[in-house]
Amino acid sequence: TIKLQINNKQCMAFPNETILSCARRHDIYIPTLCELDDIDHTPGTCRVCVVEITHSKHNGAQIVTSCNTPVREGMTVQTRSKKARDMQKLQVELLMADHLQDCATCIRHGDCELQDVAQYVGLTENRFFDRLLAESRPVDEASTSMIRDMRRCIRCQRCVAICRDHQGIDALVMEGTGNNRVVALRDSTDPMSNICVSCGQCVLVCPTGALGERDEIDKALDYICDPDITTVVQFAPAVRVAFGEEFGMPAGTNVEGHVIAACRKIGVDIVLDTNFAADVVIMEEGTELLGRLKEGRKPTFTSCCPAWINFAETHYPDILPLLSSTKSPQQVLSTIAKTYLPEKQDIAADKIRVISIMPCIAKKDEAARPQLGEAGKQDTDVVLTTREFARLLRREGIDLKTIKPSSFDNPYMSEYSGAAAIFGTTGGVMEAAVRTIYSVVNGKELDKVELTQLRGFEGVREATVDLGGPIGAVKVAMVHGLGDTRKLVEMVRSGEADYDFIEVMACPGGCVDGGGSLRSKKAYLPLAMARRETIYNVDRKTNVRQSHKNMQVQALYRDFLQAPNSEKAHHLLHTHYED
Ligand code: HC0
Ligand code: SF4
Repeated sequence: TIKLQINNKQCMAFPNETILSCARRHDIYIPTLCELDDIDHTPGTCRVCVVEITHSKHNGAQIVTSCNTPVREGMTVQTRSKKARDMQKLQVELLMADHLQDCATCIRHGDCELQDVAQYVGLTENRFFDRLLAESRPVDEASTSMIRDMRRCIRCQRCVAICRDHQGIDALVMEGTGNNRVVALRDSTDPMSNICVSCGQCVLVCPTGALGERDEIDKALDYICDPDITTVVQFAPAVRVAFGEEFGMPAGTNVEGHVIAACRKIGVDIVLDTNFAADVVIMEEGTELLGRLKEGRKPTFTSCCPAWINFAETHYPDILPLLSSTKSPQQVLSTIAKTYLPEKQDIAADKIRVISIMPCIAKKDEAARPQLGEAGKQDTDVVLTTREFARLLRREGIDLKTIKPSSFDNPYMSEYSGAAAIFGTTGGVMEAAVRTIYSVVNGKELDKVELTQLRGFEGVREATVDLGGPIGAVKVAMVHGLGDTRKLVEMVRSGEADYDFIEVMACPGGCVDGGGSLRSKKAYLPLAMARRETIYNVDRKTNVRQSHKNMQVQALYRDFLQAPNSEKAHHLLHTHYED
């Protein structure tokens, strides 16, 4: 170990450790913006983490960036000396000068790492701001799901790193020079060669409002406030366990009842559950899978994650025939809400608008797919990310913490099984499918419904599951994060991997940490485990733990769809993909 002093405190460091890392371990705060420990990102570009080395055998006194300067034996460091504070402040001032300072109009207002750091260094005036300079940089609004506002970019390059090193997409590049250096899409001049798949991981790590979803809060409010329109809200399995934090509740708190109450309070007519549709998806996808297994067609990939669909279509179009044709729960719910519900509840189908709340930005792309509606009449009308929903509630003056929780009351489309609840975490769709397929094949339920062999957290997991009967043992795999997905797809294409059924979630962790969920400052995915645990608890507490035992799903098939994969079910609940 190495001994040094930081702020007159004796510290022990590991060889090659940086000053920043050592200070953190000793609970000494140094402001940072570009650095992100979880993804090993220390480009040293923001220079906010400067500290003063007051004594060092090697270089004497100097100001250095702490994120990439290694500790030395006997070094003395000051993070709060006048010199260090003045330099930190100057750096923030320079960053601010180069940044559109219209904070009130920014989607990160009140939740921005740059604002935090500006406050820390005590920035009270801005000597260098040149509005024209900041405004000259591009705002890329070409995507359906996200906006890249380079006027607010501080060039930390976290987005470039996450996309390249973790998701393995490498869609982002630094372009231009000097003040005009910005993050841009690779081959941005040709929209057809856009390789971004809208996974939203870049948005999760952006420290400012430079990357964000396309904001559709007003579109949702227009529907909610229109007396001629019946608004239906659905919310995803993961939203209820990944939303309470925003309102000061512990990570992973289940706020299902709070979300329902909040929706009613803002004037939503009918609150339904995406979980219900997840059960329907298991009926459709499970039946489809059994059919394919009997034909010897394999593997089948799940189709519910829209960034994965974007990825397959853009990067590996040859595997599209392997994808399940079943629509995602979001789309299944919207379709049934506009066909089945009007039959049951005497609502004019053409007056229904479906708003979904999703921890995902790619769900906005999904909702806009031409094959999932007609132009101007999509099945899902508005998709709000969890972040937008939080902003909507703030706009409406609703504090989730103090609202009295309510419960679902729709008799046709709101019940869900434990199997549906676990869709929100990696491995959940697979586990849900196995629970039902086993029952279909064997005419009895699994002895143990919790399939712990499917529940790890490694990027790629595989298992052999005995489905019994004529099907026997099947090989399944679950993958989360697109870096690992690419590896797995390559292995399937080369024949190296031999699986029957593969679940893919584009976001590491699955939907609990989706690219549309709340951002954690200075950390990438710190809450996944707490959220996942709550999801498993929801499953444990439900009376019905298999999709096929959901009574409302049984009624849907009896009264409307006839049978899983029937002609009508095919017409309404299945789709196709295009490269
Ligand atoms: Fe998911 Fe879904 S589980 S993709 O991760 O399948 O977004 O939560 O809503 O549609 O149900 C997200 C979460 C969903 C869908 C479901 C699936
Ligand atoms: Fe890369 Fe995903 Fe961001 Fe697109 S959304 S730029 S693929 S990280």
